[in-house]
Amino acid sequence: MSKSTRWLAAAFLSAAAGSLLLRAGPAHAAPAELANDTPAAFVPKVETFDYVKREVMIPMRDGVQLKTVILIPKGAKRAPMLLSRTPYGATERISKNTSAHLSAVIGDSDVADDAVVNGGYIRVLQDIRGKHGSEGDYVMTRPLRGPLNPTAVDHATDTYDTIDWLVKNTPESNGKVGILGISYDGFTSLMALVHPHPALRAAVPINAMVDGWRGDDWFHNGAFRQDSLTYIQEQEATRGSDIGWWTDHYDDYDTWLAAGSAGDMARLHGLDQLGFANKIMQHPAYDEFWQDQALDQILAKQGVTVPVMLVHSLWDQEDIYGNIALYKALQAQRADMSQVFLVMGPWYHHQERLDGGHVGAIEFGSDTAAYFRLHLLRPFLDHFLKDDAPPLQVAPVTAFETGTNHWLSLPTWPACPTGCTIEHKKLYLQPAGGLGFATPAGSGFESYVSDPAKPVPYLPRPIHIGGQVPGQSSWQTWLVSDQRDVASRTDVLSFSTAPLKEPLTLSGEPIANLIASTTGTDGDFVVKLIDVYPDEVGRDPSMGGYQLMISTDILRGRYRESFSMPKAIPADKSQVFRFALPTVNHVFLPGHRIMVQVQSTLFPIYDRNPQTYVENIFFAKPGDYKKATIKIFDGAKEASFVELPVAGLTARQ
Ligand code: PG9
Repeated sequence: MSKSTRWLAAAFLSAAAGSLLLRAGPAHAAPAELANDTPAAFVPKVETFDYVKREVMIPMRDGVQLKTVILIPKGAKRAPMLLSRTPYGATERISKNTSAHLSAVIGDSDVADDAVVNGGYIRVLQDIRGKHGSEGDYVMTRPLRGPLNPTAVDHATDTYDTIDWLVKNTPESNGKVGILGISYDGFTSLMALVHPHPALRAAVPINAMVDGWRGDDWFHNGAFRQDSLTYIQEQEATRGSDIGWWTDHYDDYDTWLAAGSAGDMARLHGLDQLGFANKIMQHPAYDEFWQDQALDQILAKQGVTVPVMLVHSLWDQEDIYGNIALYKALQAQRADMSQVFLVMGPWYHHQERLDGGHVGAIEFGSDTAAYFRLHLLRPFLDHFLKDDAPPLQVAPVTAFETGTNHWLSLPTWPACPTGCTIEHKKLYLQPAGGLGFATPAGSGFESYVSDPAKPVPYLPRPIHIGGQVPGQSSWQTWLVSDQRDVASRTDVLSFSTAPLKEPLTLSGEPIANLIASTTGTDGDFVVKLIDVYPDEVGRDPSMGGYQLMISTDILRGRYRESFSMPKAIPADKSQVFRFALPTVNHVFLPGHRIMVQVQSTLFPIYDRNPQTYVENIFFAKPGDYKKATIKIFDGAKEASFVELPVAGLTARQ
């Protein structure tokens, strides 16, 4: 370019720039044009995917639409459908893994992974009403239509309407639907059994929440499980569950102790704005509010017509009561059990979908969860849902025996292998920390001072109950945590047998029967049935002397005579405190000892009993919390014991 042409070009450019500047001036501006990088609607290219995903809004009978994600293996024909109904976000569950492969999308977030991926099932996930992408109002574990629910809809009708829509609008399906899910999704699976849709052919409620007062998420025998508050906040504060719990101490033991009563904690967090938090605080006893929604009783009364596999975890830290209670209730009603299957595994809550090789330090020698998914769940689903219906080889009850670590196939529960009988034997607490089947002599008691200002921690401190400190929650495995830490506290009594010479097998529900007194007028009783490992364990030295809880529970003393009518405890007068412990299927091996521990607090998992009778513990004042001296009687006349379901030894040899 010559000098003159360069000048001309510069003049042209500066004129152009000037005109641009003029055009950009504020007075006569037309908006600048810069195309949006984002199209009005992006169409993902999914031709290479091995599945088709449909997101639909399914209308319910009241006009409310529920968001539903349908995952269909590509090329599926006459495929059965597996439905889960969840408050935890249908899209959120699968959007963690974005992949062209269904197996990767599902991952280990889904207990049905094997059936879906290798069995050609269509997977359907739905947000329940009021949560995430669904319309409508949210009500915690919405009760069935009736006195507690005056509307025209509940989970039974919503499942019915959903299945009705699915079978009419999914041409790839064979018109058969199974429902399954863990915990809350186990609860919705059970709700599907109330007046079920004819296309519902199988149900697998896993660790289902059945009775929130007796022994599942909210209370155990009247003692309040404080972590419920964190759950209720997350679940009810917003549709999207996006306001997390906050803490104000590093150690949750301090957080909860500083707050006062569980009610004080609820108010501190503003939870009195949430419907269910208020209902909990208004219904501390087992009144009609709880009785009328106890699903075990409801289903036992109406009977179960759909084949159902109830799946129970032996160390379930959240819903250890529900499925076993339902099985028992069905038996008690003499319901037809031919369609009812029970599986008991050595798991924590929802471990069925994960690695089942161990819980905490307790090893099982194989992946018991994979065994469940491949050899129990999948054959059950295939039998009842596939067109070719392969024969079913699964026993009515499949129970993992802990201690010996193997699966048993049984005709019913409780039961032990052929020829063996179960005898209920009293294991007596004995003076000086003894424990044995012989009736104790003399009269006596052991005592401790229970101080609500220094409750017994349920885990070694610092405690991170909800996993706020990443990687530091022991919540899932706390039921197998070593109890030695607390055994040396002066407010924990330990009673122990000598090392066993023969194996001792327990199949069923132990029952705690304490004769106790307190200087207070209310109080809690925690009973722990423990397998104490030998002092030294050659192949695994760290297990030497390990104190493994195989069953534990709590009773709020005011409910000792009636769960619905609380009553103060007369001070210094011995009383019977009798309550069932969670079911066990365990062998104490030779060289191991049986131990029973008794204490009055288990904190902060359970709220503290003020030990002074107040009408409603959610409103207890700081001054109500008082030390009390507890006596546990262990003499001949007033003998405390734990009744054990002992499976006869002879048949085992
Ligand atoms: N245990 C949880 C829950 C179930 C039902 C009600 C409230 C909580 C759960 O894991 O879903």
